[in-house]
Amino acid sequence: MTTIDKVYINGEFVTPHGTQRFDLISPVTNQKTGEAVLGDEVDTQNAIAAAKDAYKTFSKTTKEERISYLEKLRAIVSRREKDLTNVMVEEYGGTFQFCSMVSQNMVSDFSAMIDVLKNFDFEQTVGNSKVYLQPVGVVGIIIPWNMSNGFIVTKLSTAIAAGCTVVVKPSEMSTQQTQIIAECFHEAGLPKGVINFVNGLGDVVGAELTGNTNVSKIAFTGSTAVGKIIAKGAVDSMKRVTLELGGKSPNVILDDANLQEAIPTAIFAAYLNSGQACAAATRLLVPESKLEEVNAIAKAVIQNIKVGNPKDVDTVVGPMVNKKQYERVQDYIRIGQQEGATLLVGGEGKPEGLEDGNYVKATIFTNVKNDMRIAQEEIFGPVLSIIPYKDEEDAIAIANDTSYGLAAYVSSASKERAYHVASQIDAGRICINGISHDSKAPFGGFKQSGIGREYGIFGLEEYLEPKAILE
Ligand code: TXE
Repeated sequence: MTTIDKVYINGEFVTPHGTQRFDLISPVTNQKTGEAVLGDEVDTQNAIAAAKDAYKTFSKTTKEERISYLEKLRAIVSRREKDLTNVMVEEYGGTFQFCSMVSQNMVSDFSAMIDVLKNFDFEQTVGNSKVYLQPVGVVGIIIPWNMSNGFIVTKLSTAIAAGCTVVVKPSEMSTQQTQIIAECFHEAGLPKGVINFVNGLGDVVGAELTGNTNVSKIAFTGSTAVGKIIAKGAVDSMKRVTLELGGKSPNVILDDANLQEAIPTAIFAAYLNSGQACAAATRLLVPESKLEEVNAIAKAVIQNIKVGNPKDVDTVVGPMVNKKQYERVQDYIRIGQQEGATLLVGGEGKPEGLEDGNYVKATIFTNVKNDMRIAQEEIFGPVLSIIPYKDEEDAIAIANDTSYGLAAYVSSASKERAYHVASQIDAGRICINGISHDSKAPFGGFKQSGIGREYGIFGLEEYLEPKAILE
C-alpha cells in the first residue's frame, strides 16, 4: 500500500495540517492501492507565505542564476525520466507510449526555456523609454490529473525563468506523480520557498489560491467550467490568469490527402492519452465523396489498435482515469446513438477480458452532424466523430463551428493548401500532416478554450509585468 502523507512547503516535505484522506485507486483493477493525506487552507496559506517571502530575493536573481537552476532541473528530470513515466502509467493509467513522450517533452521544455531565457532581455528600450519586465509575483498553479507532471513542468520552468515563486496545486488524483516531481525540484536546490506543492481538493486548496490576495497570478489547466470559476474568483484581487481549457479539435482531411497515411494518423491523434487530452483531434472532417473509403480504412485501422494494460508498450488506449470518467464516456456513446450518428466500431460496455478496469472500447461514429452533442462537447475518452463536408469552404465553416479553439489538424498533399486552410481556422495551435510538439511554439486557446499562451517567449511574457520608465 502506498501512503502519500507529506506536502512540500518552504523547502521541506512536511506533515500537512489537513487530515482528510483520499483513496488511491488503480484504474486498471479498480482496487485501492493506498491513501493520500490532503492539504487544506492552512497548508495553502503557509505555502503562499513561504512563496511570498522567497519572492523578495528570488525576483532579484540574475537570468544566469535562473538558467543554472533550469539546467540542474533538466539534468535531474532527464535522469528520472523512467520514474516519471512509470508513475503516470500507474497512477492515472496513461499508456506507456504516451507517458514516455510526455517525459521526453518535459526535458525539451527545460531546454526550450533555457534557450528563450538566454536570448531574452528584461530591460528593453521602447521609443524614448525604458521598459523593465518584472516577475509578476507569487503564482498559483492549478493542474488536472491527465499528464499532470507535464503541465507542471511547462508552467514551473516558465515561472522560474521569469523570477516568480510558486505554489502548485495538482489534482487530488495526482498525488503520487506530484511526490516524484517535487523530489526533482527539491534536489535542484532552489532557495527555500521558491517552489511549494500542496495536494488537495479544488474547492479547498484551489479556492484558497484563487482568493488569496498574496497570489498575483493563477496558471490553470483543466475544464472550461472550473476555468470560469477561477477567472471569476481572480477578479476581486485583480489576479492575472492564464487558462488552458477544453477542446473539440477538428482534423481536416483535404481531398488530395493520402488517406492510407492520414486516417491512421487521425485515429492516433483522436486517441491521444486514450482520448483524455485537451488537444485530441476528436472531430475528423472528410470530403463527403470519400466518406465510404475513410470508413473502410478507419475500420481496418481499429483492428490494430490495442486497448489494454497501459504498461504494455504497444497499448494505444488504456483505461479511463476513474469510474466517473468511464461512466461519462459511456453516456456520450449512448447519446451519439440516440442522436442518430452511425456507430462504425466500438460502442457501449467494456472490451472483452478487460472487465476489471475502466476500459472503454475504441469507438468511432460516422455520418456525424456537427451540431450533435458528440461533436460539440468534450468527451475526454476514445470516441472519434467522422463528419462529412461538401467543399473546402464547408470544411472551414464546420471546423470553426464550435465553442472551442485550442488545437486543429490539417492533412493535404500540398503544404500550401494546408497552410491556406490552417490560416482560416480559429485555433491556438494547428498541426499539418500529423501530430507534432514544439516547446517554443505558443499553445493556448481561442474562444472557450482559454486565455493566454504557454511555452517559449509568449509563455514567458505571461509571467512578467512590463514597467515603463519615461524621462
Ligand atoms: O478537471 P477540473 P478534472 C475536462 C475533462 C474532464 C473534466 C474533469 O472533460 O472529464 O474536465 O476533470 C481544480 N477552484 N478536462 O476534474 O475539474 C481541481 O482540483 C480552484 C479538460 O481533472 O477542471 C484540479 O486540480 N480549483 C482538461 C483542477 O482544478 C479547482 C484537462 C482541474 O479540475 C476548483 C482536465 C475550484 N473551485 C480535464 N475546482 C483539458 N482540456 O486538458 C476544481 N479545481
